[in-house]
Amino acid sequence: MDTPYEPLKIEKKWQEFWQNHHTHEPSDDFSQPKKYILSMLPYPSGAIHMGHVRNYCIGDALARFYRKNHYNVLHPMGFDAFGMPAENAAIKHKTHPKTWTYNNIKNMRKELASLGLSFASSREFATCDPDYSKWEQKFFIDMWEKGLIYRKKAYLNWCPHDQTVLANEQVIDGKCWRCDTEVIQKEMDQYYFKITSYAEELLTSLEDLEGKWPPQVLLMQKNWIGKSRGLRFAFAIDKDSLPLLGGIKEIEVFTTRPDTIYGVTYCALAPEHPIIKALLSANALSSQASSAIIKMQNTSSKERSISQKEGVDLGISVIHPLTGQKLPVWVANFVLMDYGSGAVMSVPAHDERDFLFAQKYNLPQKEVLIPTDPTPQIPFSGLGTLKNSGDFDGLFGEIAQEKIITHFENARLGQAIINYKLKDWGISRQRYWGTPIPLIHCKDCGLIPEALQNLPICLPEDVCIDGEGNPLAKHPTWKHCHCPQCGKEALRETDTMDTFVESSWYFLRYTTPKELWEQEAFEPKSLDYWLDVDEYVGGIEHAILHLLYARFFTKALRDLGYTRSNEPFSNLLTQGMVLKDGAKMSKSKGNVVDPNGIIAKYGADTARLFILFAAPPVRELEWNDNALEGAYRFLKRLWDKKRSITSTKTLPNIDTTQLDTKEKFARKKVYEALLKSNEIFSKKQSGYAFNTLIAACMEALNALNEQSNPAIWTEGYFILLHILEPIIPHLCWEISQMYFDLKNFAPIPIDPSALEVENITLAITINGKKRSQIQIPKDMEEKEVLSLAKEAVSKWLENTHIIKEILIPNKIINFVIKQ
Ligand code: ANZ
Ligand code: ZN
Repeated sequence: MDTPYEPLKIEKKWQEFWQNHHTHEPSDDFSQPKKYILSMLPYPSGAIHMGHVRNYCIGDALARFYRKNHYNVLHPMGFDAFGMPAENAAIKHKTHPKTWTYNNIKNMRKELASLGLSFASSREFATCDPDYSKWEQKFFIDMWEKGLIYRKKAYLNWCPHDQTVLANEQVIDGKCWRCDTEVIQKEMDQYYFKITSYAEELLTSLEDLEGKWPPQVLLMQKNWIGKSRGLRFAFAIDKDSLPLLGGIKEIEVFTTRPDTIYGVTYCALAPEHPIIKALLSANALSSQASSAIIKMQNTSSKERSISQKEGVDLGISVIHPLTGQKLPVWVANFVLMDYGSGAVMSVPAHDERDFLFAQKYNLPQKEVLIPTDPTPQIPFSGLGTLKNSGDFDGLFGEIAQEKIITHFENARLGQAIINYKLKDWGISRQRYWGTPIPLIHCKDCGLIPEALQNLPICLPEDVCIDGEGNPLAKHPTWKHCHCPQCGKEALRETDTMDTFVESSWYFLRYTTPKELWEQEAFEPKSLDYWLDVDEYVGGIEHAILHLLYARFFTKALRDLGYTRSNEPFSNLLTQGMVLKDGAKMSKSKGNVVDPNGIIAKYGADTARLFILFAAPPVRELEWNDNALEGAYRFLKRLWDKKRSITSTKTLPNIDTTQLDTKEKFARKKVYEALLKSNEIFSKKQSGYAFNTLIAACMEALNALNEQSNPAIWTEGYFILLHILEPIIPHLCWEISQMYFDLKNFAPIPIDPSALEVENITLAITINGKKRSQIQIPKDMEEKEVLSLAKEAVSKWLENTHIIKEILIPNKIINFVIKQ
């Protein structure tokens, strides 16, 4: 059958076939072994990009491999559909966020389908679907009642002109992205998930993920959680300063360096520290000082962290707890209110930031450490032997720290504490396109959850989204409701949730068949069977936030009795970026390659083959048009070679005693590729180096081509289809339907005798210079060796005369040529 390779035709046919036959749906026979293969769900921006293509081709190859090997596979896909871009589009193009989002989903679903991805489409959802919101709101209420969510004041970016809260990305050089007004920090009530109460477990269970998650992701999470041990103590306020402070008597600080305590020369506070409020209300600060402090307060903490060190002398003093010395108190822009206690003991002689600050404002320095290094940097911030430190002189580093902590504890001056950098997760957003927070403000009953039978609380459809204020708060009727407790008129919370909340539990939802989605969040027996996710594939940019929140949610839902998993993702694969001309593809750089164009021109199989062949999944992938053409040529060749096989329902019987060296060699290459396939797919350690597997298949096809035994061709070809099905499914299904009448790709046993043939590597030189090498079976006939060798170096032989051919059997072949 000499039909030409027409990828678009066969791809469409199989995509429809798979959809109509529910080929990729998971089975509810839970006695089978399972694999849950998950790729990160996309935000429905409107079109897929090469990053998606890479992500989903990797996941799809794994899913197809396991399905073929008789696992029950769950390989779902959904859409992370709430978020700001939909609202921005509404402002810009006057569309409704919902219309925009669902239209985008429709288009992206079509684009994903054109890649032939084997998703369980019956489990697809968008996180803005009401029955998804319903359960998210239920979890919110459960967590609220358990004390895992609380409300507190926090500073937010606020545009005074648009009367709206701005996300960090909407603040450009301290100004509002829409109207250029100077952004200020406004204190507002916000809801927080108490992720910090899981800090220790989130840290210790990272150990269970070692060897299963990329080490750099584990390290990033560890640093983000940022556990440190130190001393907490308080400086007493000097008696002369007390009258100004409205009852505040001390300043609590946290230090990880108690060994430097004798080197403290001043105390520094965050601009939001309560003492400053007290001083401002007592009118104790000059107008210059107070306006400088207000300016600091109006700068976001992100900006403060990159700007110059700034400070203001508060004119009050505290007493050093060990020396009794009076120390000045300053405000410093680098002290954060939400870490430790919002105040620090400052040691300019041994801390970089304190040093710069002290230099700028002429504050004294006191050295208390003798460095071990003869030429220490200034300030010296390492560990050393104590001096100028009273009874502690002569003690070294950690020992001094322990002794000083013990001294503070015994004298009841302070205590050892563990601190975490991890902060509680603020989830309030003053925006429309998000999951409404299911709480109600009642004048009499306070803040109480919506009644469960009223869930989901849906967004109103008739809204005005113009970038000014919160559309939900502005809506004339939506927020008016009745208190579920006393029945009186009450007001709905108008904040919506951070979209990271939706992506923190979506992987649990897929486990449960859609028919049950209204009734329950997850079906317990399905959850038990499918969890944990066996391989989670996605971008490294999610190393911290998403992956940490998902871990937190899994643990919180476990403690609420929903799941029994401790960790959601037992393996994680972070794929490298797709680059073009050395840079990440982006619209602004104009180096974007559109996947749809590639698929329309070459077909999905070419796109899939290229993307998995160009680099191992964890590495960056440089776009290369020639390699893309090369992938297409390989598929055409594979397609055309089907003429060398004979139709068969079962694999041909081969009398292996009757084979010549080329036939043996071809069989060996084929079985080597099969062996490699099993290795690459099942051994996580290899990082799923599909590129090497594809290379092995290409070699095998070359070897098959060197012989003409139809039985060897048929067996080899069939095995190659079997290996390549996870990578180029359409072509493989088409040819196996045409020739093999095999309904599925059942596992093929390895024939060990095929692998016994000995191979050698033969170097090829031209005029003594090495040009190439080939792999051939040992003791191959000279005539055949020569023809293979000539083919391998054909480009150097073009337009030349071969004067001499020298073959040293099983070692080297040299051609002497003349131009
Ligand atoms: C005195 C000292 C001397 C410090 C020294 C360090 C070096 P990690 O290790 O990251 O937990 N600190 C405490 N609270 C702070 C806040 N709210 N904002 C900014 N900095 C704060 O950091 C702990 C150290 O960070 C603490 O130890 C404190 O400075 C500072 F040679 O105390 B240290
Ligand atoms: Zn009430």
